Amino acid sequence: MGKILITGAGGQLGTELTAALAQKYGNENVIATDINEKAAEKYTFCSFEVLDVLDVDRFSKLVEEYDVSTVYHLAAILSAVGEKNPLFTWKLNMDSLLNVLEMAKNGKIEKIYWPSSIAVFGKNTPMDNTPQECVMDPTTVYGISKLAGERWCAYYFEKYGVDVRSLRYPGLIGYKSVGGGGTTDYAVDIYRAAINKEDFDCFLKEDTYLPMMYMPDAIKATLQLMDAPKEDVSVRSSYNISALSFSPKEIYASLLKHYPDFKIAYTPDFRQDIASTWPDSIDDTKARLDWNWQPDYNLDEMTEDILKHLT
Ligand code: AKB
Repeated sequence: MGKILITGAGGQLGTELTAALAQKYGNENVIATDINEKAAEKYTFCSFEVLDVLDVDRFSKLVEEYDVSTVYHLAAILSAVGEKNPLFTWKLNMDSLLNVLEMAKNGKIEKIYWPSSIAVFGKNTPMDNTPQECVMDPTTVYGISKLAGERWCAYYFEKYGVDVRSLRYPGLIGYKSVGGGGTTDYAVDIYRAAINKEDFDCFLKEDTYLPMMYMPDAIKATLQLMDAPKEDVSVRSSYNISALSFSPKEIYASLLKHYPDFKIAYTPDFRQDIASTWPDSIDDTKARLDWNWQPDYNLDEMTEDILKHLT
């Protein structure tokens, strides 16, 4: 087996996935990359290279130099930040994915992981228990790029046999790094506020339900999907995947059990408009049937685990 290269390794997901991949496959088999050279500080245990994913030549040179066979292409601009620069978000998210797919089509790499998101859904999507296949009319440029990306993944699989696999992540909640400019980031920030004994100003309304997932579950799902035998992977666009569904009021209640004096205020901003178009909960039957997906953490278990590690 060749080596594994991760793009966007300095980000929220990249930080934890790179560590998990290094643990599973050996530090010497993992190459972390990020556009931000400061990310190097996290990667004392494996190789690190600065990489702008739009730099096609450098990307393919690294793939050759390190004998890479699998790329986890995580680099992307997320929903909230993406709205500030829609055309560049489209360019970065789409061109970089097409570049990776082309490398696989041309035989330079064997396998790709690429994350999609619940942002592919939109106003006319059924909100409760959102099915794998349904109306998808995303309103953010991030969501549009993820939906188009899903179609490209299915296209490269069907036309060229490219082994590309993907999950539609809900909001990911971890404690090892901060969020990356998403609409679900409040659920990451709220823990640090409670621990630091600060009041929390939430940018979503108290009753806004969103699908969420604790990072260890997200890592588990990703590794499980990538380990699944080819013939078991029946979805080549991106799998619905589900663990938790809660509102700001409910995560606040979960934290109140540990910090009874913790205070929250609600000041919804433009991110509320984005959240209002996303599902409340997700039907992930396909993932459960195809590769035995099952999450481990509920809301209170996640809260306890995060507090155990951060306090
Ligand atoms: C975001 O909020 O943009 C991301 C996502 C759900 O993809 N966390």
